[in-house]
Amino acid sequence: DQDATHTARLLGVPLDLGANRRGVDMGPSAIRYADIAAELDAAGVGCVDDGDLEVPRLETSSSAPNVDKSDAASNAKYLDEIGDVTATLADAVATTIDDGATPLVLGGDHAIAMGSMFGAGRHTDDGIGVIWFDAHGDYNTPATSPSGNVHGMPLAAAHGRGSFADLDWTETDAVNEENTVLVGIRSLDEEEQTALRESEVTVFTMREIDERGITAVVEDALEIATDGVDGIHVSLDLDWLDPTVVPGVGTPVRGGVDYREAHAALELVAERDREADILRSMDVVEVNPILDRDNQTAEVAAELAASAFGKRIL
Ligand code: EXY
Ligand code: MN
Ligand code: MN
Ligand code: MN
Repeated sequence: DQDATHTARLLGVPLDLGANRRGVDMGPSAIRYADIAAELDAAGVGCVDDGDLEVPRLETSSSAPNVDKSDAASNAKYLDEIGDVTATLADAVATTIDDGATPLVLGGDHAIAMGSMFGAGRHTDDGIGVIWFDAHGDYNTPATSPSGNVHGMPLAAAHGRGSFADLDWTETDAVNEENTVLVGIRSLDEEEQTALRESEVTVFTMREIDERGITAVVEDALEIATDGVDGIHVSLDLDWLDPTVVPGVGTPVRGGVDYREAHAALELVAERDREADILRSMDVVEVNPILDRDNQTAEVAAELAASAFGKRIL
């Protein structure tokens, strides 16, 4: 018998405007096809599928990327469209939490995590912590981004950095910088490094995992993220894992965690949730079925989500 206490509400966000490669818009379908509902069911977690959010599509969008390299503040492709999706998603996530369920947001590119975090932070007294499992820091701003791709910026947006502070759709008060922890990082741009060093964010790179092991690192991450907050948001970018395990990601970086380390990490999240009910919301992002082999990246995504929601072997 599993004693999971959550009702998961699946919400697909087939957005790919934040990424440089097409295909992550098919992520929600692929993760559903990998039978995430059955995985959650096996975890004893009730699962309701709320379908997909309507998102603007590149093919039918009349707008250009709107990127102006000469103006640092507007060096972010499709930022207006992404802002609209973010606001809609934030409302859906906040409503789901108010209804007593736990949003499990299926991406889509990592830009959608802004909506997840803004929604999760609403109606909190002490704000939320964040654990960000990723190869990348996602801590660029329009002014520092080398690519203009918004999926490299969501965490900086959540902290109201740079020009994100001036946008009317950002809600940055509730995502606590000091309760934000990056885990498994191995690719940072130069200005991202500087920003993270000067921030209150805790960064555990792959080096800490190599030296101390995944469980010690994730225990520390949980300690920091949950300290004094109303709950945490867990953001799982599939490129956190090694590309040999998850070929279906758009921005692979060698030297990631293996399958067992990933499971151990998300099982620790579930264990802490059993003790202290800390999991407020989660997203699973950057699955790219075009680059995948036999849907294995989507399967890993479904399995890891189920682990975070309390799936146990015994
Ligand atoms: N740091 C690079 C950029 O900002 O363009 C790459 C970001 C990739 C983001 C991926 C999904 O986590
Ligand atoms: Mn990411
Ligand atoms: Mn990434
Ligand atoms: Mn809980």
